[in-house]
Amino acid sequence: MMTDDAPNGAEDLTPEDAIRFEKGRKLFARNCDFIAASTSIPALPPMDGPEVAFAGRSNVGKSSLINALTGRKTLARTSQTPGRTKQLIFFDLAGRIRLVDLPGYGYAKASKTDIKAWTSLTLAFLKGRQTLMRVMLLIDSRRGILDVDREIMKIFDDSAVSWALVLTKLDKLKVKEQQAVIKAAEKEAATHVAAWPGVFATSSEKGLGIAELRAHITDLAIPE
Ligand SMILES: Nc1nc2c(ncn2[C@@H]2O[C@H](COP(=O)(O)OP(=O)(O)OP(=O)(O)O)[C@@H](O)[C@H]2O)c(=O)[nH]1
Ligand SMILES: [Mg+2]
Repeated sequence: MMTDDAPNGAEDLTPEDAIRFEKGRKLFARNCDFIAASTSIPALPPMDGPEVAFAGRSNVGKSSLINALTGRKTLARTSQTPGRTKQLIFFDLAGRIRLVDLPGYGYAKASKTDIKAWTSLTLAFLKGRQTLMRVMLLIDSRRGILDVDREIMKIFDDSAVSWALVLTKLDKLKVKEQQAVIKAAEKEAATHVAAWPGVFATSSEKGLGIAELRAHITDLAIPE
């Protein structure tokens, strides 16, 4: 799997993937605009076109990943403090797909309460959103998949949400450690029917895996 954004990685691509990556690059170079920040179901923007949401534990790097994908440092608000994103934040990418930054789950000790709070609004969104094409489930590569993540996977599976695993902060690991965590995540993804069989290995800081993820999301967008 291609995990490098560097131009010299291009020779590893099949001709089909080279086209997909180029389409992804072009789409994500277009305008990305804030649409809405919702704290309740009635406040959600009307369903209008395909959406991809970013889920994961607090501080896993959801907002940073949206910024890396769109090439904007400050589009989605990031923070050292877990629990930064409290609303469902919708961004429109060139009128072709929407990116949804979800609140994080499972920080601090009160993870059960936290999941409950997370689920009330987010669960309603996940279950009732026909325009939601895929949820990218982010996992901090230093921690790997935790039980709290598995609870979320179960929610996705039970709600028939199509989801894919994204490992974040790969830059914090040595190459050997990266390979081990990728392998473990691939193994786990393979046990879920609703999960994309691959794993996206990323670093928002270093641009790792970003081109590949752009291509994946572009495949779900309204064609040009
Ligand atoms: N080294 C490194 N740090 C990262 C990366 N991505 C995010 N971070 C850092 O992780 C912290 C949390 O990032 P956010 O993007 O705010 O995380 P989030 O998942 O949106 O957090 P909540 O909104 O609180 O749920 C910030 O200090 C980021 O700078 C990465 O790829 N590499
Ligand atoms: Mg955030």
